[in-house]
Amino acid sequence: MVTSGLVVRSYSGYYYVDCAGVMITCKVKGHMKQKRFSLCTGDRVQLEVNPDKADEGMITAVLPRRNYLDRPTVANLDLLVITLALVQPDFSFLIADKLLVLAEAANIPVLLVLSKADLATEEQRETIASVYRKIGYETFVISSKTGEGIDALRRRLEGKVTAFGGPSGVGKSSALNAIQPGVFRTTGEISTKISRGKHTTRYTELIPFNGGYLADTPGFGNVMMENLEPDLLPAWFPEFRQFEAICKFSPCSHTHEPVCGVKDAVQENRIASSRYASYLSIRKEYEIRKIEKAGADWVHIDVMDGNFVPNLTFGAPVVKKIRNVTRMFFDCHLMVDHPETYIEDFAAAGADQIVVHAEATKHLHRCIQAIHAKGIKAGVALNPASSLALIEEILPDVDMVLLMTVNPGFGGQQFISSVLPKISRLRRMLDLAGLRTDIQVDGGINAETARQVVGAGATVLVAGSYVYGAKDVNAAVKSLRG
Ligand SMILES: Nc1nc2c(ncn2[C@@H]2O[C@H](COP(=O)(O)OP(=O)(O)O)[C@@H](O)[C@H]2O)c(=O)[nH]1
Ligand SMILES: [Mg+2]
Ligand SMILES: [Zn+2]
Repeated sequence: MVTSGLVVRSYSGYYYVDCAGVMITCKVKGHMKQKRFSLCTGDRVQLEVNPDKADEGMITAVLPRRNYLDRPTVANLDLLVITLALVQPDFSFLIADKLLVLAEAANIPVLLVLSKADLATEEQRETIASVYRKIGYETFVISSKTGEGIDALRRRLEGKVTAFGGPSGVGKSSALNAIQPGVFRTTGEISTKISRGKHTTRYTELIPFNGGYLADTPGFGNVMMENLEPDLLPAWFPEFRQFEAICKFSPCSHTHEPVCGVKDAVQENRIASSRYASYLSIRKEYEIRKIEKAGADWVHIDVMDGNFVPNLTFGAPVVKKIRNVTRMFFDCHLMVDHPETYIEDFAAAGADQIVVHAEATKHLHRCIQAIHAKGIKAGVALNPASSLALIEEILPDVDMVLLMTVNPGFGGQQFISSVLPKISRLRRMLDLAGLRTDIQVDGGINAETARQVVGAGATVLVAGSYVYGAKDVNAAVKSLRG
């Protein structure tokens, strides 16, 4: 007999298929194995039931998937419930936003559950929930302990195939238990019974529930973002869309572009600053993983304040977040007025070097000393039109001099070739003083200009658009090394 059903669980080569309420244990027909088709929980399949044993069968075909989640592995979800605790562990906007991006990218409808409401203050509930409700994400505030919000959530999930996802310890299993008592195991319960380690939900299993199914999943807090395509990232922040008409460039990365509706909206508080910070972190994390693999040595981080340069980018909080994803050398270029007021924050955020503009501070020497006092490297930067005389006296005290080869503020500009003799002159000044200080150049660097600046005496090249925009990042990095 041929019939169809839903894979509710898979386990070492066996698939448990729900056929209208009858559970049939299946293996996969040989011709399907050859296609290396990886069946998973949530797949809709066709099967042949064993004529002699009604609870055994062979899967012969799998129907096309509507959506698919890689980790945890599950297909065809009607809803992904992204669960995060309001407190214990502290709510993380970045983790919430990463999980939302994951769901958007996988085209799975989401619902946000903020748990442990009994432990949170009214203000904590309000500030967190309002960010997401404003965007249009359906948000439930619940407590598995007091039962708050559980009935409403249960009604919402009836008849749907739903998985709960989120970091471990946020109360996913507890919430599922409150919705449908007696089926889902929580960490707390198990760890008292098994002495070694805590129970983790190893595989995804769909549990029948009021005309639909529920699935618990292992915690996945640290979502890897390296597989995301950065050009698509804005589309996964749905609230950006209505402001993108104002962006001068299309596509706009909403980072360095001069006229950008998204950045304006952040300034005007029409887009939550936490969401924009997450956007920048996810983008930077992706770039860092990419250039790290390609063999770059440093991450150069442009910090702009909207005053010293007519543009605004991220500050120390974002640096702190991306510090978690890599051990690469963080070279923070402060294009800001009064850089001395930022040193503390950037050092604490994990900068390995802070570079300040000679034009931006009245007390350059004190500023460089303050950076060194943090135990990190200090550099001084000069705009294309600024004279080397500005930094001559400070040369013995700095680890690096950055000569801008474009006017700072925006990416993708033309290299100003009159800076070449300036690089040579600086190298001679350093030689005369017996210094082996690095000379860094930033702006308009590609394979051709790289050759010229290295010839003039530059030792550290900053490449932005040329590398990130390249089809082959590895080749682009290699071409700069010459
Ligand atoms: N106070 C309080 N604690 C909760 C709540 N939900 C879960 N917890 C506790 O948080 C811990 C982790 O819960 P669990 O459901 O296993 O989290 P999971 O890893 O996301 O499945 C356990 O110690 C629970 O007792 C809640 O609503 N209020
Ligand atoms: Mg759990
Ligand atoms: Zn934009």
